[in-house]
Amino acid sequence: MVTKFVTPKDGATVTGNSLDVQIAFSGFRLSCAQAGKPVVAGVGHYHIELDHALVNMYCTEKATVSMQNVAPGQHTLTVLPAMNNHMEVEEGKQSITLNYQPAQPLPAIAASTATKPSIKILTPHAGDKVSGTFTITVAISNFNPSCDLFGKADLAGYGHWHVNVDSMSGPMMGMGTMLGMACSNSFQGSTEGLTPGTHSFFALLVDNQHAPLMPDIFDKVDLVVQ
Ligand SMILES: [Cu+2]
Repeated sequence: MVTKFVTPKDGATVTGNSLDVQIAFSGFRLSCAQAGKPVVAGVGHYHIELDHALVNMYCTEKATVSMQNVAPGQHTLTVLPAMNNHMEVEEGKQSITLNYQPAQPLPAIAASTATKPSIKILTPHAGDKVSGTFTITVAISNFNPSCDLFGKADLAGYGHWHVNVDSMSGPMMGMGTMLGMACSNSFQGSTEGLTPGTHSFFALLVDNQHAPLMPDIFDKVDLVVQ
């Protein structure tokens, strides 16, 4: 499994506040539907890291990285192939250096003073049947979900949420069973790769660095996968 940058080029100067990335990949098929599911040879997705901190997982050739809360100057952007369980294939990665010189710098986002964050799954309901793609909706309070802050320095009161299946613990901060991440009130999941029967789906609050809040703040719903 190999991934490389098509754009930007190594050494490029970035002046915009979001960075469009295009990658090339070989040796596997891209599937976000399979993410967080058992490893399948020849299937995976890729991760992008900014300064060696995970931004997100992707499964199309084009991705966008926000420069929110990124300081001007030299930064390292890395693309890494990942298996369904998010294990990265180090031999297949590529790193480039970028020089961020914002033409119109974004105002930095600062920590919030909100306390007692919470997340609650609104739909589907316990016992609902799901097959193929399905939507999980949540209500979040006292917390500021932000995709622009994916992989950036942690900020109190900011982060996003992960959806996990059957477990939210384990290696890589529990990401082995992560279907994906979200920063709105909904997430599109897929039952692809799951055995039919009852599975637990977790929605958990995490910080910008993808670590679950401590203590865990999550909700869980048991659904029947068909
Ligand atoms: Cu995350």
